[in-house]
Amino acid sequence: MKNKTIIVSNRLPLQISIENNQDVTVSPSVGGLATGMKSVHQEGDSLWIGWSGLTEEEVNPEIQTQINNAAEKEKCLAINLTEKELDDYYYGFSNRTIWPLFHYFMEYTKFDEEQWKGYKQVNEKFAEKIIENLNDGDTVWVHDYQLLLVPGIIKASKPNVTVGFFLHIPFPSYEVFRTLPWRESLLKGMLGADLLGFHTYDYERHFLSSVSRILRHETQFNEITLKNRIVKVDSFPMGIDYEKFEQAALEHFEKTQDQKSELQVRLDQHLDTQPGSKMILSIDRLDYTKGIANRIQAFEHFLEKYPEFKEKVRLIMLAVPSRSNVPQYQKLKREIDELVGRINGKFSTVSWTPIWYFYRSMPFDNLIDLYTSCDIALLTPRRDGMNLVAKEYIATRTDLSGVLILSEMAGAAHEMNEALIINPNNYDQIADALKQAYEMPLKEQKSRNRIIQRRLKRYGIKKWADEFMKALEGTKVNHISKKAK
Ligand code: ADQ
Repeated sequence: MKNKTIIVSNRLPLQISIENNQDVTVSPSVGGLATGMKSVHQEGDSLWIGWSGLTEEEVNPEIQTQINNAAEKEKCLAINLTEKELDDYYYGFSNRTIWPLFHYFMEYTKFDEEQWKGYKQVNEKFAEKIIENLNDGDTVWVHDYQLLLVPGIIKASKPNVTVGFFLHIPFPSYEVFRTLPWRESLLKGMLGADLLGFHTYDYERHFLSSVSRILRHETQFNEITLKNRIVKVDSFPMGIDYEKFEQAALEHFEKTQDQKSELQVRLDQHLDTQPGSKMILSIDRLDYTKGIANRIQAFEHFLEKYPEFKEKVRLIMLAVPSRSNVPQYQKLKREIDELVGRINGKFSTVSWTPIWYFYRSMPFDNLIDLYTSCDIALLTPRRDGMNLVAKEYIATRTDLSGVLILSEMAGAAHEMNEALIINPNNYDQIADALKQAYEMPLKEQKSRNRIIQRRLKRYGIKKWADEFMKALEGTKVNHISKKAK
């Protein structure tokens, strides 16, 4: 039998919805991960396992059959969760324990035994589904912080299966990670993998340090020696589908007046009414790690420190609703509403509103309208595993104009040195960077962006997935040579 690859992530790359309580519609989602995994998933012999996005309470046997059939066509297998599982595993342990702790928000981190039990239970549920579909010699690639225990469960039951794991968020320093009551179980779960991938060398280093100090395993460079095998650890900075963004931007510029979106028409009007003015873009999920409140306050400081820029800039802020069941996210939403209202109230004139704020998800075309229309992108996460928005912004600047201001706390900052790199807590530095960006000569913008674009083109999302899979294949040789000794 031919060996296959099983991809596992919390959510399937499918949008599944039930209409009129009976009709199921399933469409592939177009996110970065789905695109990146295309070469592994669609072009290879593979199966993708993940949560359907539905709860068991919503699904009856007839609907389940429709879902299974539709998912199968996309080479996917859907797992449903009960409402309780969803509360404990997803909204609970994943998003109220691991997410804040791994992003250094200790004050938001909840240590709750019941939620931990739910997390374990759902990780086991995922692992069972994977194991049911596995044969010796197959490869499994598990994604992200919701499934940290899955590699360990698989390895214990199927030692001859090759397991890879990639963490999309930061791995925190040992001093932060050690505060977790379940630190050993999480590390042991991760060490079920033969290859562990992180976005940056720093995350990898933090992980190795926790493994050696908590589990006392021998770690050397990028290898961990266990009793009967070696685990490889490496960094794979995730890229974007560069050509897709570049192409979309080129098509955007070819649009005639009547093909333009309503948003684009509004953006164009802004330039008509405020000639010479510049637009500053900010796009994120509404998440406390993204530093949105800091950004607004730094923008206020900029307008106070450099009042000559009043009526010459506008901050266009898009916040995508996210995890709105978690109290911290509701609180943040209120805080941002208030800050935007206060600043607009303080600085607005008859013809100028300093901040345009959108709280919604937008279709891809509108995202491209924003990327291509804004002269400056201001991204100030307090912590961010990578930050793909920074890369997407640069990819759409087909004429090489534009300035990226990026937080040093984003993984992407390691690959984008030519951007203006700031500390998100230093409002004065952000104000100065905004002034520098506004005044930066076009020639300098072009020379900076040319270098970043070259780099992003070279290491796109497909390359990222292929390199990981190649390294994972390489661990098979590792097993064999270790056994032979
Ligand atoms: P996120 O925290 O979601 O991802 P990010 O890397 O910026 O953050 O990715 C956001 C994605 O959503 C981008 O591809 C962007 O195009 C898209 N998007 C943003 N606004 C949108 C909108 N209004 N409508 C539709 N799409 C929108 C996590 C980690 C990151 C890491 C990624 C990938 O937190 O640090 O970079 O995974 O590993």
